[in-house]
Amino acid sequence: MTTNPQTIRLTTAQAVIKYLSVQHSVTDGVRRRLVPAALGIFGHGNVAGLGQAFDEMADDMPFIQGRHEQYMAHISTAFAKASRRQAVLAVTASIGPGALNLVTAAGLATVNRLPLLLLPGDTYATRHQGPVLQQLEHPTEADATVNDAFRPVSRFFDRITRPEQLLTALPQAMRVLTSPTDTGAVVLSLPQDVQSHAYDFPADFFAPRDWKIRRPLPDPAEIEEVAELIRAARRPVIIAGGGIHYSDAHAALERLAGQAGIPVVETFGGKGAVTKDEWWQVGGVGLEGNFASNVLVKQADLVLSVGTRLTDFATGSQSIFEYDDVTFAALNVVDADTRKQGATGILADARLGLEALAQALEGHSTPDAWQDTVQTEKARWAPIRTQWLDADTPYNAEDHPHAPVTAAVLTQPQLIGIMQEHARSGDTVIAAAGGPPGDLQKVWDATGNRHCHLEFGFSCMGYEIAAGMGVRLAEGNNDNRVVTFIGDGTFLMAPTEILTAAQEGLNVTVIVSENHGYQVIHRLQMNRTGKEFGNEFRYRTAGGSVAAADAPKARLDGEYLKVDLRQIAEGLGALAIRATTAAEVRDALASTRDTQGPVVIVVPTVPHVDLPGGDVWWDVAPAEVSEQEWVRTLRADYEQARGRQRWFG
Ligand SMILES: Cc1ncc(C[n+]2csc(CCOP(=O)(O)OP(=O)(O)O)c2C)c(N)n1
Ligand SMILES: [Mg+2]
Repeated sequence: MTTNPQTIRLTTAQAVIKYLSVQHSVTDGVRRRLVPAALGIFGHGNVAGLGQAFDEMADDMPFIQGRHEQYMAHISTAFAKASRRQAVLAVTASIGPGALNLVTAAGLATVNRLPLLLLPGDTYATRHQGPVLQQLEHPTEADATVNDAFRPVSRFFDRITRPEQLLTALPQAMRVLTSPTDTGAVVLSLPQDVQSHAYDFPADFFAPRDWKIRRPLPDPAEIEEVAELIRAARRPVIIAGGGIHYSDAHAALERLAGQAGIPVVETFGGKGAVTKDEWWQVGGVGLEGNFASNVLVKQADLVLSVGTRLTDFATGSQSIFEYDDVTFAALNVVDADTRKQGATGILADARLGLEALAQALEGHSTPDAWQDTVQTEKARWAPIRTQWLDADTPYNAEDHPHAPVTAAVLTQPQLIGIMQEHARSGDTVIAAAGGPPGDLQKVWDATGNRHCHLEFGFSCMGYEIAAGMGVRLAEGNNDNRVVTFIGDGTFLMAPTEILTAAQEGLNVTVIVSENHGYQVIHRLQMNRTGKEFGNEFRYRTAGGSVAAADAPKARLDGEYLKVDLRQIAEGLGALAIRATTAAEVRDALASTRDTQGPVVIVVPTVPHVDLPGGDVWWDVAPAEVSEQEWVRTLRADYEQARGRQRWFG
């Protein structure tokens, strides 16, 4: 006979918040709150349920009010990334549009394998009231709601139609959040009526609970197999991914690379995996990588990828591995990633796997010839990089006849050069879309803990400003500067959370490279269609309206749009500066380093002046048929280049 357990009567919403406030993650013995705070925007779908619960439990679960659901969720995702997946911020939204605004952010988190906890409202479970405001009312699938759109972009989805379902749903949600293999967006969809329904929950359910973030041990046989491949290799390369950061495997990676003399190149997610400036630290690889990294990978006879999914940007759409007999090894905590490229796999935590490999390879070193090649290629790239980043030698328009004349004095690479000068150990620079992430991947020196937080799994415009806030929330307002680097298109898409940064007193700097357009796509377009269309920010000409009779002739080919980004930023509560010359940018960065709250520095940059490409191909296909004869040429070039694409399995 069991006695009646002690119970506590709470609403569904109260139970969710009470439960979340006592969950902890444990990593290497360090225990911390798993969900230390929440963000939200209320509507009728969550104000009476979750809104009431947040208010009643505000001391245990601090609440941040945001401006747009998607960007609130990006704040949370960046918080999780900066916390090395050991903590998340919950995000709540109302039903219908509020909930759907979270879907993009769920996709971003899931693709990047970052934990994100979403608590959207959902339409009534009881249905007494008929279709409610913002309900989908699907004609043939009566139980479908807009929240079903979360399913493909989440790693865990549950619709809580009765309070007691929380007893199984919440522990599963915590498991997924803290699982290195399964993590991603976790969605607890909470019908608006159910949020307010009460239940007698077992009191024990709310006892503090720890979720250990596991480090799966490598199988010694798998370690030996890969160690043997490394011993036999003449030109091995390590491709380091985001898993190095999440597993805190930097020291283990450095030990293996240094001891065995293996060059390390980094994916976008793995940028900064090597924290030391050593001869075997080569930097970004792939389409937006630097020459040195790419030349080495092209020649490699063994590629060991660690903690990476190997997307097309890293592999050059499977064209970068040029050596005929190249072989692959992969160390990953996710089974599927250990088997890509037909690799010899190690299924394990990155740190433990690298430590075991270093131990197995004690006394082994790569041939001198390969070490010489690494240093030669690095030495060839270094002066090119320095020249492009040099902001003190004025940009010469004659070198770039295709660049339009604007008010800009600096090129984007020169702006990055100044940012690099100002970056101190502990600072973080953030980018996700447009030219900035590729440029940083190519030239940012992230050694010495000058962190480079790149979101390139989803490369989502609008992540960046929110991400600066998430990183800042993870760090607290310390002396390090968090700098978000974006284009003008990205600023215009999502400046709204600057106001939230002002509201919360978050010290973040946003640097906007104003180049009058979606210029990174313009560049791609010129390569694959040969003609500008719809990417530059220009007024419509010839008729002035698409509705006019001569609409077909009305194109976006007038003057550049007049827009005052600085004023928008100021209006949102930032200390906003427009800086045009190198001296002005330096001064703006130096004088705002300790500024409280958000800072926005708008810097005009010369359009169409880009860092040299990494000499890696990308599979983006020009039209197979076209009346435009230059497109036929581009297509023929593409078909020829496609011959470099290889299959590994
Ligand atoms: C949400 C979203 N929409 C569209 C894209 C496709 N896209 C990638 S970069 C880019 C242009 C970004 O423009 P801007 O921020 O001005 O940077 P620039 O390309 O000029 O460096 C676009 C539209 C994207 N990555 N994310
Ligand atoms: Mg732009």
